[in-house]
Amino acid sequence: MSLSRTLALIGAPTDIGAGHRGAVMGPEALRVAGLGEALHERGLEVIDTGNLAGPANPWLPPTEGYRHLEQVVEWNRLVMEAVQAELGKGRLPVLLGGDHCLALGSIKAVARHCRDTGKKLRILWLDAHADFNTSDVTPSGNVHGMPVACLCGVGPKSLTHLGGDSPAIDPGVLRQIGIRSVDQGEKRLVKEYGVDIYDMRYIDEIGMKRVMEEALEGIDDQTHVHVSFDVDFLDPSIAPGVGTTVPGGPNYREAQLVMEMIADTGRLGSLDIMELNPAYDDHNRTGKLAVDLVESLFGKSTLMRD
Ligand code: B3U
Ligand code: MN
Ligand code: MN
Repeated sequence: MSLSRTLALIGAPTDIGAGHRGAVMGPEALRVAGLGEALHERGLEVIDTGNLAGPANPWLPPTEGYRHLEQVVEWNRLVMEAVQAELGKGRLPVLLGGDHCLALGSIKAVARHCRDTGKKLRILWLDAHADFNTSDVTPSGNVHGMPVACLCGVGPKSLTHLGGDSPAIDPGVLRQIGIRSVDQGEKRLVKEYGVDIYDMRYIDEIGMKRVMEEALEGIDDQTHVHVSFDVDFLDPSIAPGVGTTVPGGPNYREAQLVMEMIADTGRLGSLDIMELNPAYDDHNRTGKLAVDLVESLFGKSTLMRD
């Protein structure tokens, strides 16, 4: 990680795509946990661009398989434009969610940037969930369970075609890590699309170090690495502050290793920190943990390493 990089924090305070209210408070909780200061201490220039202002959450039941589709589209448009603007200025965008439906807008902008600059994209999707549902198979209608499908061109046109092209990404650029909750119909879809999933069983079997070596394989100096960090990736015993906890996730040491090994590539180009829900947290413990892990993602380590 070159120390001359300027980071742009982009707050997206909404829970528009979630099944529980509260992720609307995520950006502020990350700021209160000291995200900006911690990154500044790593020698990085940090610009907090403030919060995007999108539509309020009407908290309505789903219609035709989607909850709040219109508002989800509007929020994603705002996120896409903000991320695109920061990438255009040569800054490294850090999206502060907000629920994970917003990764659609973020990654749409990143994918376009990679196309325009001739970079190879690698997306590291850290999550308990595959987020590959569609309106036909979703158990909830919540769009935070659908952004990966939409990025691969499967979903409503208003989302798949947001910003122009569909699909935005080839599933081959994805590596999903920490997965332990995939819905019945979703299982068929991830198989059909060939999503590279490192689920908890695989992590248990071969260990996190080898998993990360596999997930990072092929990254070179022409690669833009995007990390989409859904905080529910972490085991709920250390990270209770999310709407949809799933037991059996990575522990503290495993999560640190994930972040450190990504940092070692030196290719991190953009980041989403999503689904932090202070309404379920314990004195911002999960927010502070997220900051701790993000420090490692930006190169903090115990010893000097070559
Ligand atoms: N797969 C379920 C649950 C879920 C997905 N993402 C989150 N929860 N955070 C669904 O509703 O699609
Ligand atoms: Mn997610
Ligand atoms: Mn999740």
